[in-house]
Amino acid sequence: MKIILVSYRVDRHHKFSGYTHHLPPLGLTYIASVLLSKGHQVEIIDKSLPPGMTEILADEILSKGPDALGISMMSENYFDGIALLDALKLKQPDLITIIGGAHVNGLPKEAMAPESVDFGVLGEGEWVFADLVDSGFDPVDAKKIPGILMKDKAGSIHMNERALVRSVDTLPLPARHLVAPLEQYRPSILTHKQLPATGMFTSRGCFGKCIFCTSGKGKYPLRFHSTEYVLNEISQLWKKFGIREIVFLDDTFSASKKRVLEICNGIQQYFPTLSWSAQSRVDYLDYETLAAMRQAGCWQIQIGIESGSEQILENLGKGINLDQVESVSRYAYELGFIIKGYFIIGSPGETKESIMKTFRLMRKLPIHYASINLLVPLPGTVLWDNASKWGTFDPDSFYKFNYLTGEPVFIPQGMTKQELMELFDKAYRQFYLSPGTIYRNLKTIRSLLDLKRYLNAGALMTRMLLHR
Ligand code: B12
Ligand code: SF4
Repeated sequence: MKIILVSYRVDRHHKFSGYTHHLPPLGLTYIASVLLSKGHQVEIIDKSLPPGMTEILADEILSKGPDALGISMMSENYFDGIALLDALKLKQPDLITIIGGAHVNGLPKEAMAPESVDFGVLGEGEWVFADLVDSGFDPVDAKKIPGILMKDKAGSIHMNERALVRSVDTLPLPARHLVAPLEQYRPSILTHKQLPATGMFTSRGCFGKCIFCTSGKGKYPLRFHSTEYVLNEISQLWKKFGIREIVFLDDTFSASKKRVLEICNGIQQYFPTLSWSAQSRVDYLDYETLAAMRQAGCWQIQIGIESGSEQILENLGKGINLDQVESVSRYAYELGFIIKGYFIIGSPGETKESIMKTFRLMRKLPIHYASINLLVPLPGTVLWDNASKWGTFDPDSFYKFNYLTGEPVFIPQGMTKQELMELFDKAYRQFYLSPGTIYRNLKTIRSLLDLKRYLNAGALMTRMLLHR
C-alpha cells in the first residue's frame, strides 16, 4: 500500500517566524519507520507554503498515487490541514485520510468532524497507524484498534482509549531518510553552535502538571529510552547523516539523573566533539548533573522559569520555586552554559505587579536569552478547560494558537488586552537592553557564529521595538 504522511502549514510570516526551529517532523518519521518495517511504501511531505498553494500541493500529492494519506496537525495549522484534505478528497474521493498530532489529541471529536476526514488517531500513532493499514481500513476491524477515531454510519464519532507506546525502545529509529536532507533543516539561530544539527528524543512524556502544557495532564507518562538506544541513535545521526549537533527535544531531559549521567559518559566517550543542548525542569537539575552535561558537550540549557511570582507559579501548577530557579541558573552560569529561560506573560491571576516581579527576576538571573511568550490556552490542557473562568478567551481562533503573533488570545481577569501587549513588548526591551544581558552575551562571542547569534538576538529585539 502506498502511504503519504504530511506535515503542512501556511506560512503567515509572523513577526518572530525567522527565529524558530526548522526541524523534521519527528512524529511522522517514527510512524513511517514502523510502516516501512511492515513492508509498506511510505513518503513524507513536509511543507510550509505561502497562502494560496493548497491546491497545488494537493495535485503534487495525488501525482504520487497514494492509497492513504496521514496528516499531522497542531492547533495552529489544523484548518490548513483540513483545507488540504478537502482539496484532496474533491479530486480523489476514495483516498483514505487519517489525522493525528497535538490538535487531534487535544480535541479528538471536534477534529474528526469535517467530512474530508476518515480516521484519526488519539495518542501516539506508530502501532495504531500500522494496525489500521493492516486492517485494510475495514471499519469492523479498525474499530477494535486502541487509539482509533472513526465515524460511525450514523455520523457520530467512535473513540477508543488513547494509544501509548509503553516500551519506547521497541520503536525502530525514526525514518529520517524520508525527509529532505537533514542539512536543509536547522534549529533556530539562537539554539545551534554548529551544523548540520537536528532534533532528537531520549524520552517521552512528562510528570509535570503545568496547566498550560499538553504534556501536563498525566496523559503522557514519562518513558525513557535506554542509554544503548540513545547512543545508537546518536551514532546513526553522526555516521549516516553527518550530524554534528543535537537539540534534545525531551520535555524534561534530566528527569532521571542516573540515566543522564550514563548518556553523558557515552557521549563523552564516543562522540567527544558533538555539541548539544537540552531543556529541563529546574527541580531536576543539580550541580553534578549540569557539570556532567557540560563536560559532555552540552553548551545550552533551556529552563522553564515562567514567572517571577511564586503565586503565579502556583497558579500555573509549575511545581517549582524561585530559589530553585536562582540556584540552577547560577550553577549553569558558573559552568559556562548559555542559558535560555522561558517566561510566560498573562497567566491566570496575573497583575501588573506580578509581571513586574517577572521583569525583576529576568534582570536578576545570569541568563543569556529569554523566550517570553503570551499565555496561549491549548486544547487538551487544564488551562483550555478553565480559560473562560480565569479570563477572556476565544476558543475558536485556532490559527492564532502560536507564540509568534504577539497578540494575546487569553486575557486574565483584571487586565486589558492593551496592557498585556504593552507589557509583553516591554518585557523584551527590559531583558535584552539590560546591561547585564548585553555584557553576558558579549562575553560569549568567540566565533563568527557566536557573533551572528548575538546579532540575531539584537535583531529580534529591534523587531519587537519597531513593531508598534
Ligand atoms: C519539536 C516541537 C516543535 C518543533 C516542530 C518540529 C516539527 N517539524 O515537528 C518546532 C519548534 C518547530 C515547534 C513549533 C511549534 N510548536 Co511545537 N512542539 C514540539 C514538541 C516539543 C515535540 C514534538 C514531537 O516531535 N514530539 C515527538 C513525537 C513522537 O510526538 P508527536 O509529534 O506528538 O507525534 C505523535 C502523535 O502526536 C501522533 N501523531 C502525530 N502526527 C500524526 C499524524 C498521523 C496521521 C497520525 C496517525 C498520528 C500522528 O503520533 C506520533 C508518534 O507517536 C511538542 C511537545 C511534545 N512533547 O510533543 C511541541 C508541541 C507539539 N508544539 C506546540 C506548539 C503550540 C507549537 C507552535 C505553535 C509554537 C509556536 N512557535 O508558536 C509551533 C508551531 C509550528 C508549526 N506549525 O510547525 C504544542 C502543540 C499544541 C497544539 N494543540 O497545537 C506542543 C504539544 C507543545 C505544548 N505547548 O504543549 N514545535
Ligand atoms: S514541566 Fe514542561 S513539559 Fe512538563 S508539564 Fe510542565 S511545561 Fe509541560
